[in-house]
Amino acid sequence: MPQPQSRRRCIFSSYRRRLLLAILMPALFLAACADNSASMLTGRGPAAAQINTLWWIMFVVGAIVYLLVMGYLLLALFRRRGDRRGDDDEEEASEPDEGTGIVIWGGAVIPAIILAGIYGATVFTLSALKEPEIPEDLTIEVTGNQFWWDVNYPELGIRTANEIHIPVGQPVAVKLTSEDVIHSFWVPELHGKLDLIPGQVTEFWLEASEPDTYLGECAEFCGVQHAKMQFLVIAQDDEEFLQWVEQQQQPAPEPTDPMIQQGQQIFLGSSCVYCHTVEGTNATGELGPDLTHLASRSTLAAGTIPNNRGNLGGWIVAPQSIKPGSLMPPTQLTGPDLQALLDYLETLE
Ligand code: HEC
Ligand SMILES: [Cu+2]
Repeated sequence: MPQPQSRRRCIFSSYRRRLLLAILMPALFLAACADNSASMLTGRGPAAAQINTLWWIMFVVGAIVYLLVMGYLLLALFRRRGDRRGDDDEEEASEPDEGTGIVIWGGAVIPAIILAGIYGATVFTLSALKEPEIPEDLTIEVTGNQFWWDVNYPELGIRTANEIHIPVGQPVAVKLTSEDVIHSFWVPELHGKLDLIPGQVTEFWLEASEPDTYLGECAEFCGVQHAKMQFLVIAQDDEEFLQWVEQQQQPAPEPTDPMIQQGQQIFLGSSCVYCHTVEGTNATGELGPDLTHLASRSTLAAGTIPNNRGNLGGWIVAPQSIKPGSLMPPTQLTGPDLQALLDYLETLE
């Protein structure tokens, strides 16, 4: 009978096309991973390395199971077709219990063994992540705010924002909490995620094996600007880290230049002081990031824009067009006043 034959061929060729599509589709998604600047697959600290190993175990086991199941499925599909094409008089030879073994082994016993193994590996990883190999001797308190990070080093008397400096090769304790809603602290290259919960303190630790700048982000949807709630973890060797500590421990310098003094007056006479702190002045607001060492940071508004004079001016005048929904209102200033204010802010190193 020619008709079903040709219909069959048609199905086969479109099936082949679909198979090709099915293979190519994931490749499209994977293309997004090409820039691995903050990929958890490039674990660069002991905690991330543990998570990485677990990820590969799960990936390889998952891939093997997938390939086996798909192979078995294809086998079944082609076998059926062959059977049907063959002599019609031969009855379907399958006995009612022929597949029972496969259902019991493939559907229950083997999955149970694999899942138990993965569960074991997960529990092992979780307990290995609980504490670093050597105890931490530095604590960092991070408080989540819509949409920025307050960073406090209680033992060192340092307060900063959106930028966490750590000594390389040493674990530091991280204590997390939130001022408003739930956020999540995630530095993919260094550790897993941990929630920041209002009224509660969650704890874990960070350690970077190499000096570098690691991107961190909020991993729990927290409002309109959730996507622009990033931070940097900067791992430095001891000398550089101590230098940074010393610099951050200084109060803001008292200006002597008349232009900068004028800028300071504009700052202290504006609404800025209700929301921002500059150590050593009357500005003690806490609704926004501490600005005492603003000029030493590399980004503004939680990783949204690079910290330079143009962006700083734009941010002060129109924060809502840079980060719509952020909790800083625009400030109207004349050109000369803005320039003087910028001169002052640039001295806050
Ligand atoms: C009502 C409170 C409020 C006022 C008033 C205010 N700010 Fe802000 N400011 C914020 C908040 C909140 C942020 C964090 C915004 C974000 O990243 O989502 C911020 C961020 C900033 C930043 C970026 C800091 C960083 O490290 O990312 C600068 C600089 C800044 N403000 C300067 C000023 C100046 C200068 C004034 C006065 C002209 C001012 N702010 C007035 C609340 C305020
Ligand atoms: Cu958040």
